[in-house]
Amino acid sequence: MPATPRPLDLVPHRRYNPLLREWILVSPQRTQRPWQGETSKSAPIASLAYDPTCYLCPGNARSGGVHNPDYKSVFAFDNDFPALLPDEQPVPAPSPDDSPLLVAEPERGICRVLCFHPNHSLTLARMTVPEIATVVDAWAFETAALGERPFINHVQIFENRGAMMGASNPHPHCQIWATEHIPDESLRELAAQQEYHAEHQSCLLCDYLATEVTQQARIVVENDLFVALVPYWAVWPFETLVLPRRHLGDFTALTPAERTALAAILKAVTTRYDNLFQVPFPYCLGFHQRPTHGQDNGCMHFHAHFYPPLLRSAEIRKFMVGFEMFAQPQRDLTPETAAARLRALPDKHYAD
Ligand code: H2U
Ligand code: ZN
Repeated sequence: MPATPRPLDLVPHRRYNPLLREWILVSPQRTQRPWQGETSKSAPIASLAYDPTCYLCPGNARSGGVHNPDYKSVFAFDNDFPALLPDEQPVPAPSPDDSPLLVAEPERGICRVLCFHPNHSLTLARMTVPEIATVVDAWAFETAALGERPFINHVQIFENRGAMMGASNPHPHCQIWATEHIPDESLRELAAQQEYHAEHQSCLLCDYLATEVTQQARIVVENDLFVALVPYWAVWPFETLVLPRRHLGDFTALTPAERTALAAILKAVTTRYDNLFQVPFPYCLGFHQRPTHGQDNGCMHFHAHFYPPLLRSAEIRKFMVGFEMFAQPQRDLTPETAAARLRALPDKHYAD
C-alpha cells in the first residue's frame, strides 16, 4: 500500500524551475533540528562617508588617472577595464583542419559602472527611497541609451555587493554590460516565457505571481506595484525574485510610480537581508529585461533576482559544490521557511 504523502517540508523532493527549466533538490528533513540561530555579532557599518583612496568617490582619481566629477547623486562612466569593446574585433576564420567543435565568434559590447550615491558608506538598504528611485531612473536611462545602439541587443545590470560576492569596492555601485548577443541565462528565461506564452496565451510570470499572491506562503514584502518573494524553486538559501505586478518588459517601461515602488521594494528587501544576521548582507542582484530591439514579442516579464550566499550567519555561507557542481542545485531550508523568516524581520535597519 502506498505510504500517505507527507508535507513537502518533511520529505526530500525536487522542484521545477520553469524559468530556467531545471530541477532543484530540496532536503528539508536535514533542518529538522530546531533553529538555534547561531548568534553572529553585529558587524560594524562602514562609517567613512568619503574615502580618499576609493576609485569611485567624488573628485578622486580612478586607477587609469581619470578624475571623477564632484557628483552629488548618481554617476555613470565607461568601465576603465571593460570586458567587452564596442568595435568589431575580428577573430581568425577557422582553418580547414579545425574541428567543428572548436567554435569562436566575435562579441561586441559596452561596459559601464554606475555609482549609486556620493556617500562611500551607504548601501541600497541605507539609502532613502527617493535616492534609490534616482538610481532606478539611471538604470532606465542607461538601458535606453545603450539599447539605441544598433549593435546592442541586451543590457545586463547587476550589483555584486560585499567582498564575499567579489565586489572590488564597498562604494555603492553596480555594473552594466550591454552586449551584441543575448547572454545564455536571459536567453533561457526568454525561451521559457515565449514557449509558455505560445502554449497558454498568458505570461508565465504573471500567472506565477497570481499564484504566489493567492498562497502568500513565499511572499517577503509587497506594495501596490511590486512584490518580492522567495521563489518556489529558489536555489540560494534566501534568494528572492522581485516582480512588477504589471506585465512590462524593461526599466524604460516603468511609470514614475513604479520606479518609486521598485525603489521601496529594493530598500525593504535589502533592509531585511541586513537585519537577518545583523550584518551588511552580501548578494548579487541582477535585472532581467527584454532584448533591446523587441525580440521577445512582448513575452518577457521584467524582474530582478537577488542571489545571496549566506545560510546561517555572517560567516556560514552556502557553497555551490559537490552535488550542485556535478548534478543539480540542492537546498535544505525550504523556500517557505526562508520567506517566513525574512517576512518576520523589521522594516527598520538594525544600524539605524
Ligand atoms: P565590481 O565591484 O562589481 O568589481 O565593479 C567595479 C568595476 O569598476 C570593475 O568592473 C571598474 C572595474 O573594472 N573600475 C573602473 O572602471 N575604474 C577604476 O578606477 C576602478 C574600478
Ligand atoms: Zn568611495
